Amino acid sequence: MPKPNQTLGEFIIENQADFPGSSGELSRLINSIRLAAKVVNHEVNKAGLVDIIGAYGERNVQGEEQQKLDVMANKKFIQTLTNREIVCGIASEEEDDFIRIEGHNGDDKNKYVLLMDPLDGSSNIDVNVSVGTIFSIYQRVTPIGTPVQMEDFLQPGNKQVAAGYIIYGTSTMLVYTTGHGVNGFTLNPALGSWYLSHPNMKYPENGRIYSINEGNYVHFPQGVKDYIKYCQEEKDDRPYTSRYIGSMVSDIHRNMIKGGIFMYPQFSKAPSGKLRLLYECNPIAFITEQAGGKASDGFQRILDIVPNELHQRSPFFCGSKKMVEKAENFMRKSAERT
Ligand code: P6P
Repeated sequence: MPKPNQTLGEFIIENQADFPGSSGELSRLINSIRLAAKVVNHEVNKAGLVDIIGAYGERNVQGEEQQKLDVMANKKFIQTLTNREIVCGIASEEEDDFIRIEGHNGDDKNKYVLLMDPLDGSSNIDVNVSVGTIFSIYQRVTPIGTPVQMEDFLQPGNKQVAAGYIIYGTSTMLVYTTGHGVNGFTLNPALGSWYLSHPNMKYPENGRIYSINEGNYVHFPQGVKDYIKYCQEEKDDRPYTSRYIGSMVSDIHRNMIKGGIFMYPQFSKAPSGKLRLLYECNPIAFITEQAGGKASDGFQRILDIVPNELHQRSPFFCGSKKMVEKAENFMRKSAERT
């Protein structure tokens, strides 16, 4: 049972049993992530003071301009997770292909693969808006040696053993699940320790906040347009409040605490949506379901989608269960009419 103000280290030790079959590697993996997060937090918080803001001058596999902090965060997490005999491979939004992590324990038994968006919302870096790191962890499927993309990385989200995000905001928080609920830890930067500040996080079943980039309204599918109009109608507990930060981790985190729905649908400019299935939608969907919420592509459960490409995108409807169900109803009705 989580104890308020427990440190992350104490929490991991007390909940070792959560990681079945792990002889401490998953605990060490979470420990490594929290170490890298502290370093990235330090860099993100001082970004305004040193010449680290701004474009790195290269483009990532998504064709998006890489911000220097993106590159730094990517490197830091990869460095921290290497030589710890835990992961056999890492996939990242910032890397075209997955990175092989060699084991040094002879028969190379590193049991896990990690997929991450090292700095989500990076387009907000220069304007001092919260950004985040998102990670997703699976047990490898192939027995030992070099992981195989198809078997080890392209697993459906329902096979995740852990997932989490770090939000570098007014305070820095690590929120994660290992399939036994969701817990949030806040960093005390003076001590460098993480404290259990949000034990057993739960989405309110309903909410009054909807998050979507309404600038794309004219391009949205009719079902999304219908749901937005429903949110804006003067009826019952509506109109709802529109809140969109443009940094998914921040929008999701707020909605999980206050109740709400986040949507990034498919539309003409983003025919499969914008968000990446493996290292954005899946980990957030795992956390959302563990917190009693719901996550789909408008029609099917995100965690049941079988991936076929490392950087594939998916439409994303995520948040309070009743709000997502209502949005899905509008999507279904519209699909039936076409
Ligand atoms: P748009 C940030 O680049 C991101 O991947 C998510 O964090 C965010 O929700 C979304 O894109 C914002 O995209 O098209 O609304 O600017």
